[in-house]
Amino acid sequence: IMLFSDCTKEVIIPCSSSLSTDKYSTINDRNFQLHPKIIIDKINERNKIIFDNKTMIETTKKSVVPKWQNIEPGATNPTNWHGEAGRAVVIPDELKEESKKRFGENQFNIIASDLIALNRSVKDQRSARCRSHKFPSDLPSTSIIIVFHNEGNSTLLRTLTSIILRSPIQYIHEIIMVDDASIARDYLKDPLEAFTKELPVSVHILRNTDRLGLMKSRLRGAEIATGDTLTFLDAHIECSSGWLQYLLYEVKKDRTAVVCPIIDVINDNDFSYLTGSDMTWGGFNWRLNFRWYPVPQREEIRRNNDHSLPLLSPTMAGGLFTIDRKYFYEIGAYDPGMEVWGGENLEMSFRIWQCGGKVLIHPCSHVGHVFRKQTPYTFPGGTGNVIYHNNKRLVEVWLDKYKDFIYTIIPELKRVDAGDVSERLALRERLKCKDFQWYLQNIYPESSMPVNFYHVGILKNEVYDCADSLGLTNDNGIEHNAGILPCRHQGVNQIRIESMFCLTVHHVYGSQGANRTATLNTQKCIDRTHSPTTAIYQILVYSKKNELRFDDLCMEANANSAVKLQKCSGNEKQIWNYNNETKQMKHVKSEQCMATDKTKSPGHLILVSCKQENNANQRWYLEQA
Ligand code: LR7
Ligand code: MN
Repeated sequence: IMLFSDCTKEVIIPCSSSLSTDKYSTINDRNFQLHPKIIIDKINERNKIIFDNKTMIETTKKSVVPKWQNIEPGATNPTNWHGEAGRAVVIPDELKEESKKRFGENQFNIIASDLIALNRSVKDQRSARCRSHKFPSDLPSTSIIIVFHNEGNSTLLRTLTSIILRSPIQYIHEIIMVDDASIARDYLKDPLEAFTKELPVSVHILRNTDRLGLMKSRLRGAEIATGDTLTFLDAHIECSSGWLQYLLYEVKKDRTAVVCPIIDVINDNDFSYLTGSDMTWGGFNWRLNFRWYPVPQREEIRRNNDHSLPLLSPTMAGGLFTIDRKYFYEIGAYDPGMEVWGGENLEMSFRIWQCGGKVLIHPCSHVGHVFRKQTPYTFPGGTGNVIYHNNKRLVEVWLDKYKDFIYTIIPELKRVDAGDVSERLALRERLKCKDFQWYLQNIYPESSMPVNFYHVGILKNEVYDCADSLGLTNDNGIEHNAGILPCRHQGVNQIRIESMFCLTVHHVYGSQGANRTATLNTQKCIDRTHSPTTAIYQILVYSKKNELRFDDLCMEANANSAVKLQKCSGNEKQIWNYNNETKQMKHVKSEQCMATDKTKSPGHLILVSCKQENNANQRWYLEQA
């Protein structure tokens, strides 16, 4: 006899005296929950879950209720304090201040996490269609690898608990945890060891004596793994029912498939569990940041609009995926020259695609992840330097002729040292990988990085003003005008001579751009810091599709009106013809020309008749940034 709870009422389910893994998974699939109280009592008393039915029942009898458990279910927490079905926690008043104070420890609300049972239920995220999928009984086994640096206690233990509760454990060969030199968090030492000893799978905990960063830590974990596949997970996740089978099955069918779940969102403040979209895939922007973008129509057609079939994704987020263990090494594992955090997910994505593999997102597999707005830990060497160093390595190895494009967009990369990349280049050679143009054309034609372009740099008006995206995006769907501002070259046109004033090179053009002369004068500095990050707002591309684009935004216009920035769409309102003779930028659809309108602040770009007299305000120069 075992006791189970579906959160509100207790049910008694007869079952045999020992808990075989088989039965265990059947129970999980029906989404029953171990009684939250039992689990929590155990964890708080002795930091362990006991998966033996006799002990479980015993435990209920002699439970010691920790202080925070005195909160009545449903009282201060209408959503149920043990976090029923991934709902939000309501922090009782007496804990609000502390929860704010401690937010910075992990950059998420650890008090909220502590209030939720480690085994809280999460809704089955699968569609009926997903649930109808059948699996062979001989799916490959997996070694789950979790690296962590200064992780929160309850989030880490909930990660482990959710893996055990919602995976068919016969497929979990082992769990390998790598403690990346966490500092002063005692619960990560003996208590964690004790907790993992009680889990019904074998768990290895490796400890780094020095901080290695997440890539080298994962490599360390992978080294001792012996499962058929490797499954990498972050340390603050919650698996939902069925998450693992779909990943394993894709790898079984194709050993070169690297498969990611849909990443659901665990709110960083109230720990509510929010289903991630199955309408987005992984891409990247001009600054080499990983981003989610809408799945294009062509991909929907390829999979017959069946949202229970995996998506072929240009990139992966990096934290959560399954890969065949031997293939992981064949394809080059991780770049051991990368430090701490960042860049490895794009590096791996490009490498997999360019060298013959594929990156998949399986919409039936869902894993929640606590998304943070900031990082809680240090970056030895400085955040910027580390991320630029990692990105420079991937650019140098994988981007071919698009290198210079990136160096124009991210000038900071030029200043950092990439270290020695010869081994990665040799790997690329050995694997006979395709080039980046092939990737852009065949895997990611929707990329904001243009395959071919006439120009990357600034679009400068004759009166020394530059087209400017004003640093805005239309992420929230709100369109905005393209701006025109004084050109902000990367420090070349201004030298600060006093706190507010700069010696400024002022270029003056003769008619049609000939006879450029320069004068020097003192004027107010264009921007306070004059940093490259503001200068990049003026860097655009004139693509061979005749778009004028700032990353994924294109200049778009209607006759006689302001030029707007809109998501690039290929629409003819976004097509421009530059005339090198007259220096005019003609809008093809309206047959009007781009001109500056400085009656507004910041100035606008507008469409006007191309036949104006004295049209300095419609003469443009495509120049280097
Ligand atoms: O020095 C470090 N050592 C570590 O062990 C730094 C980090 N880590 C651990 C850390 O404790 C965590 O478990 O590495 C894991 C990832 O670090 P996070 O959680 O701080 O990073 P993130 O969630 O912001 O990072 C995403 O991008 C990273 C780029 O390097 C990694 O690929 C992460 O695995 C990745 N996470 C995800 O893809 C989950 C979904 C986020 C998105 C989009
Ligand atoms: Mn994370």
